[in-house]
Amino acid sequence: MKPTRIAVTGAAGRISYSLLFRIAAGDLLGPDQPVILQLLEVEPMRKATEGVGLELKDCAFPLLQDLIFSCDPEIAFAEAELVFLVGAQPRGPGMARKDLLEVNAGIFAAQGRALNQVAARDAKILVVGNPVNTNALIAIRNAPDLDPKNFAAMTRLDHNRAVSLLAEKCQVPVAEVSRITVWGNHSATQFPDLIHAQVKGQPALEQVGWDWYEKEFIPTVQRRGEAIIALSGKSSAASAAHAALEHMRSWVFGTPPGDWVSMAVISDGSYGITEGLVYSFPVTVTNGQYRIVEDLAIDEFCRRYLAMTERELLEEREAVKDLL
Ligand code: NAX
Repeated sequence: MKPTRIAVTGAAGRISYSLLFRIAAGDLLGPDQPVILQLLEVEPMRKATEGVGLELKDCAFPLLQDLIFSCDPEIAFAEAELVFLVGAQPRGPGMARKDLLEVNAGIFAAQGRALNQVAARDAKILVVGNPVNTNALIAIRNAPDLDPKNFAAMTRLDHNRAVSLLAEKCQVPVAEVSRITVWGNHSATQFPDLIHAQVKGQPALEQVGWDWYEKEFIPTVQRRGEAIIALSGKSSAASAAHAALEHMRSWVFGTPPGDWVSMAVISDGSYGITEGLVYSFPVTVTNGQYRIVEDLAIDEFCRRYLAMTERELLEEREAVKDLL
C-alpha cells in the first residue's frame, strides 16, 4: 500500500513526543496504512530531533516506511498529505500577547508559503501551535493556491474536556455524550455549549441544571489548560497529542451519524460570525470534507458568548494585519 506522507512541526517538543510514536504505531490511520514521517524543527533543536528520530527507529514500527528530518519547511512539507503544525514560539517572560502573536505570525506565514509551494493539493493541515486560530488564519492567507478548507485549528482538546466533564457529572460513559460544541477561540473566551448537547440522547441541560452549567462547567472547560499548568508546572502534552490525533481521524474517516465535533475552520458567515475568521464551529465530516452544522437555535445567552469570543479573534486579526 502507498505510504501516507505526514509532516509534523515542533518535532522535538513535548506534544510531538506523544504524537509521533502513536502515528508510527498506527493510531492515526490504522494498522494497515504505512506512513512516512517528515519532521520540521528549528536549527538549535537539530540534535534533540535526531534523538527523537533514533528512538522512533528503535521502536522498529512496521508501518514507519521512512523518516525525514529538515529545518527547511519546503523539504519537510514536500507532498505531505496530513500536516500537524505543532511547533510555535512559547510566551516568554515579560512578552506581551501582541508580541507573541507577531512572532508566531512570522512562523506561520513562512510555513503557509511553503505549504502553498510543496504540500499535496488536498492536504489536511491542522494547526496546534498557539494562538491556533490566528496562526491558522495567517497560514491560510499565505497559501493562496490551497483551499482555505484544507486548514483547521485545534479545539478538540477543549471539546474532549467538555465531553469528559459532562460524562463525569452525569455518571455515564463518555460514549453517551453527544453534540458538544466548543465555539470560537482556543482561549479563555471559548464558549463550551451544553445547550445543544445530549446525554443518552436527551438534552444535557435538563440533567445537569443551569447553575452547574454556568458556574462550574463553562469556567472549568475554559480554564482547564491553566489548571494543568498550576498542578504540574507544564502545559498539556499527551492529551493535546491525543486530541490532535482524534481531530485528524475525524477529518479523514468522518463523524458518526447524529453527532458532530468541534473544529476551528474558516467562517463562511454561519451563525453571523465574521466571514474569513478562523472560528471553532460544530462540524460533521463525510468523505474527508467538513461541513459546519447548520440551523442550531442560538438564543440570547449563546449569542452573547459567540460574540465575545469573536471579538477577541477580531482583535487578534487586527494585531497581525500586516502579515495577512
Ligand atoms: P514545546 O515548547 O515543548 O515544543 C515546541 C517545539 O516547536 C520546540 O521544540 C520548538 O523548537 C519548535 N518550534 C518553534 N518554532 C518552530 C518552527 N518555526 N518550526 C518548527 N518547529 C518550531 O511545546 P509543546 O508543549 O509541544 O506545545 C506546542 C504548541 O502547542 C504550543 O504553541 C502550545 O501552546 C500549543 N498547545 C495547543 C493546544 C491546543 O489545544 N490547541 C493545547 C496544548 C498546547 O498548549
